Amino acid sequence: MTAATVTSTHHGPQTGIEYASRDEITALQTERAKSTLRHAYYNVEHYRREFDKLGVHPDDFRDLSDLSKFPFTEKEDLRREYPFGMFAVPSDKLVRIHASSGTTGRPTVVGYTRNDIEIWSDLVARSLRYGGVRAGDKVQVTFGYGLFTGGLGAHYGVEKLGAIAIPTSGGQTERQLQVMRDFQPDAILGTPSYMLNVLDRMRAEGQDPRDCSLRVGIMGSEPWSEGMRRDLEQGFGIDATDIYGLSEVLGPGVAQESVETKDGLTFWEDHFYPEIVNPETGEPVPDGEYGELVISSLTKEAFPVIRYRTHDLTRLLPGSACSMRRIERISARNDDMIILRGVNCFPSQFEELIVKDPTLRPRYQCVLSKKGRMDHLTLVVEQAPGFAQADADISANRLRKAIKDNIGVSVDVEIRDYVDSGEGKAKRIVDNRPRA
Ligand code: DLL
Repeated sequence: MTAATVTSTHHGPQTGIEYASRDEITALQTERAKSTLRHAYYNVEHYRREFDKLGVHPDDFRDLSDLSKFPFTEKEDLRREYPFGMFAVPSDKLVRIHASSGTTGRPTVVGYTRNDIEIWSDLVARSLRYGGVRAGDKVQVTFGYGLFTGGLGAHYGVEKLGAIAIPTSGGQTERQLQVMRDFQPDAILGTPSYMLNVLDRMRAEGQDPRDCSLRVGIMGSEPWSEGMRRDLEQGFGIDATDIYGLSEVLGPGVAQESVETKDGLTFWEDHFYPEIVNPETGEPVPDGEYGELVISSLTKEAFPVIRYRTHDLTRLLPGSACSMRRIERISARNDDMIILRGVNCFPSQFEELIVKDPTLRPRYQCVLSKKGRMDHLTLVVEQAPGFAQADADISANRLRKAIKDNIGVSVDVEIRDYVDSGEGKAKRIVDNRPRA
């Protein structure tokens, strides 16, 4: 089975900045990084203090390699300045405030000027175009609307593209299905785990999801695998591409996969500068090598970020759909790493094995506990519909063995009828270890 073919191309006339020569892109980045460093230094106390501490000044920046002399910014720095301490403009220049969920401690709060919103909308519009959405398409936006950047960020981009936003927001799957039936959207935006929910619900109601009106799906905000893409593309009969972003840096629309190449996400280098660093030493590594993505904003007014540590693991690849570089699909965060008897593993590695088994659904959680003094992992996985309880033991054994053979760790596997991995972003790790 193949996914729907896309007849229009995002290449169009190749006149946009995305097709400029590498020299032009580098020159633009250099000029913009310089002015962002000055803007941050002269308008945000935190940056001035941290630059001074390291003895660096924006005037020391001559070319992009000088950026590594400047300090990193951590989520903790933003938390310490809660709520508005990192804003670089007076409040009369702000038009919007978002915040990331404060699951661990204080949320981080971000602000936007009118110009920031314009650029954000342009980048989301560009992302949607790369993902195969066209002007005039009806686009169902199932990212949550609210303090989360997903819903409103996507929404403004849909409108900017000249497409039609259907702001269903997250949850209320029954209503989402009704809207899909009655409004006949061409595209859907949401988290891949939620899209899988929608797919299952349609099937449970006796509908064939392949009969739906959708042509493309743009999904992100959480890690997902190639296997999950295949399930979603074949399930709905769509092309599904990956969208990346984070609230501290912008929101959705920092990088987007091209529907024509489906080979990783083009990083919008005219507005953000990517570096990959060794997560332990903080040293930049060359393109092509894996490490942690660090992002500096190049045009943001209200909330410039200098060398923000995303904790997302990936690598930089040369441009393919255009001249801007790509990042490989982000399959893990370094703070999601589970260490079992010395073996480092990530939820995405389990997912790769789960999606290969037709008796299982890629809805799962990694539950950590203690067995004696050792950390222990129970992988709780949902059984695919149509399989009996008796099949569950066979599936569990098979998965346990596949994990041992491929990843080299021993885990328990529990197969259940239903696994609730949370609304919005899937929660993959449940840590039940007693606090030390
Ligand atoms: O999730 C922004 C967003 C909304 C992106 C809608 C894409 C679509 P935060 O809530 O701040 O912002 O979470 C950012 O989510 O550092 C990654 O760890 C993860 N993430 C986002 N997109 C992807 C993706 C939004 N495509 C954090 N693949 C990031 C893997 C992703 N992880």
